[in-house]
Formats: sequence, structure tokens, C-alpha cells
Amino acid sequence: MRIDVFTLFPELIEGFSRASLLGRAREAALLDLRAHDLRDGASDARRTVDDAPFGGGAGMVLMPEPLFAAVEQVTSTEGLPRPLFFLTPGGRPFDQGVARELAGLEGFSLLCGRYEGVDQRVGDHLVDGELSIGDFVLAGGEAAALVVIEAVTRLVPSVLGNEASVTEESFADGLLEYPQYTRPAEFRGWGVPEVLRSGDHAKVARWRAAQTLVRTLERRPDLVAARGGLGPEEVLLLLEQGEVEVLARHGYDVESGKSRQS
Ligand code: JD2
Repeated sequence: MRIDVFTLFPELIEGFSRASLLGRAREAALLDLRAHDLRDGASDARRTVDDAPFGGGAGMVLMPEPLFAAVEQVTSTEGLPRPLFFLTPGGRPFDQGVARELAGLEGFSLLCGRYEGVDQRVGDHLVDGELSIGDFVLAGGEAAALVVIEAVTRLVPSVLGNEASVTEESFADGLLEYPQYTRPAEFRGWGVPEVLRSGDHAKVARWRAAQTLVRTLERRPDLVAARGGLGPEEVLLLLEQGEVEVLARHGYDVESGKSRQS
């Protein structure tokens, strides 16, 4: 997979990717990550990339000429993987579904802004789409680009190294993960759920499935609602696991033998 990043801080992208699982993927030639300096598109000696906004107001805006030039330079010399996405708070919400989409591509490119933003003509005529990593405001697109790169590349077969953990993880089926424990069996007086040390794999699987549902109901009820609430087998599982109170808190009527959400 090839990913090209346009940024005023290529060393941010380089530094992070050297020091993470991305570094391994790059060394193994599974990932071809190229960071390009937007200032290489500037035409003056000072390498200017920003100017004051038309109409007035605080701060600076990235100019279209150097950004178009930087992208066109790379396109004509080494080719550019498309689609090219601009990272911006107003972009399409980036989530695990978008990560899976991008992981299926041979490559893509990211454009990072800084300052108060980027000239609108970049969004209208240079890029193919816009992405946002969440409803908060960063100072620039670099941290968002790294989030996108890490979430996507770990889905690329053989980058992660452990295929099973990708399908078993959070959001694989729209739910949160069950709690994990390792040695010691007792730490500062805090134990590990007995079932995990029982050696009964079917029992462990039922406990984990129930924990997944309990956690998601309690922490992210929106995720449970998005998949249409709990199914009848899931309600039965929670009843079997003694989670009557959780069910009741989330509107599942467990009085009658049938159980329905009110
Ligand atoms: C960025 C800024 C707009 C005021 C370039 C912010 C982002 N989820 C996200 N939050 N913030 C960003 C982001 C990305 C690029 C830039 N700013 C600062 N933008 C209004 C300030 C400048 C994403 N993706």
C-alpha cells in the first residue's frame, strides 16, 4: 500500500511512522509512506504558503498556488495515489467502516492543513474528498493523518502480524471489547474472574460475549441501538450470566418470560 502525505511538517509524519508498527511495515516493504513538504510548492525565496483571509478576520489561510503546485509536482514526477483526502473538521466522519474501505485500496493520499484553514478552491478542485477524525478542533491535519494511517494500515493483511485480533477486536461487529486479564491471578488483592481460569472454553466464550454486550450497553448504548438493540438470544445470554439489572436499566422487560424492550 502506498500513502502520500502533504504537510508543512513532514518530520512529524516521518518520526511517528518510524517509531510505531508503521516502521516495521515500511521496512518489510508492505507500506510505501511518502511525506511531502508543502513548502516545496512555494515559488518565492521565502517559501510562502499562507496569506491573510479575504474579508478580514484573524489568522492566516493556506494559499491555493503552493498546494496545487506541491500536489502536481509529485503527480508528474512519481505519480500520486488517489483518492486524495483533505483532513478538516468538516470532513466525512472517519470511522472503522471508512478505515476498512481505505484498507481495500492500493493507496491513497492525505493533505494536511494548518493555521485557520485552507483556501476553499483546494477543497473544491484539488482533492477528491474530505475526512474528519472527530468532533474536536486540532491545530492542524498531521495528527489526524497519523490516526487515519494507523487505523488503515493495521487492517492491511500481514501488517499487523496477528490476523485474528483484527476480526475479534472492538467495532469488528460494532461492539466494544470484553475485559482482558493476564498474570498474576491476584494483583494487590484484585483477582481475575474465576471463569477465565476454569479451562472451560465454551463457558469463557459465553462470559466474554456477555461482557461485550454489558460494556457496550453501559458505555455506548448508541452502538447497540445502531445494530437494532439486543436480539432475543443476547437477552437470554445476559439473563443466564446474571445481568438482569443491566437489562432492566436499558429498558428490557425481563419480568415476563419473553423479555422485550420498552
Ligand atoms: C485543522 C482549524 C478549522 C479552526 C488545519 C483542524 C480535524 N477532526 C479534526 N479536528 N480538527 C481537525 C483539523 C484538521 C486540519 C486543520 N486546522 C485548525 N480548522 C477551524 C481551526 C487547520 C481533522 N481532520
